[in-house]
Amino acid sequence: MPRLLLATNNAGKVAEFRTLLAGCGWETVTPADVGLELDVEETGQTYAANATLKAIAFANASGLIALADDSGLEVDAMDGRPGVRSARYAGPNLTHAARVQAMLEELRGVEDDDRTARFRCVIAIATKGGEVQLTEGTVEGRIAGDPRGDNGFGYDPIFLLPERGLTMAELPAGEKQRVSHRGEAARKALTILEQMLRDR
Ligand code: ITT
Repeated sequence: MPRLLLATNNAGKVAEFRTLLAGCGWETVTPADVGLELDVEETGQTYAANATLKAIAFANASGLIALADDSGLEVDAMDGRPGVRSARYAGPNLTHAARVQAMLEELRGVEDDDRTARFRCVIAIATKGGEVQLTEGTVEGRIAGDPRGDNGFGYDPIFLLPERGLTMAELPAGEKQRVSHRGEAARKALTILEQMLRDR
């Protein structure tokens, strides 16, 4: 089976991609699996630019086709922040839990109806030759008043799906993949990966 490098250092993303891409005809491997340690500086201003930077860097370093994800949380009451800077919101070297607390603090006093937000994900698939294909996905929700749930990662405990009355971290295993920004982008990426297999 051809190998596809999951170009990320985020264990939560790796777990989700392993589920989302299972049975696609590619063997998914992590940077650690191929002995690669690479931290790409995200200098782009958009998800697409950063996903492209990461995918190309990992493809060049490994010689494998690489799939990168750049994603983030856009909060309307924060004028769309933290967006592409979601991994760095409130300062460097914080835990996910500390970033969640900082966001709840920043949104203190904001009414439920004004706490609308969305997760966005752009996937870039890069070949060693430098060709890049992009897909994207989004999911709409609201920032909860308190963290709830243990599944997922990052901001999932405060991302409320209003029609379900549950946070992303409270969804049963597998269900996040069906509704999430990453799930949508990954299903589009599957079409590209299947075409790549046919073109081999
Ligand atoms: P890589 O760049 O190595 O892939 P990263 O965590 O730095 O890992 P990003 O730059 O794309 O990834 O930052 C995205 C951040 O947005 C991530 O760290 C989370 O805080 C948040 N995020 C993205 N997708 C999420 C999800 O499905 N659930 C919760 N938070 C998410």
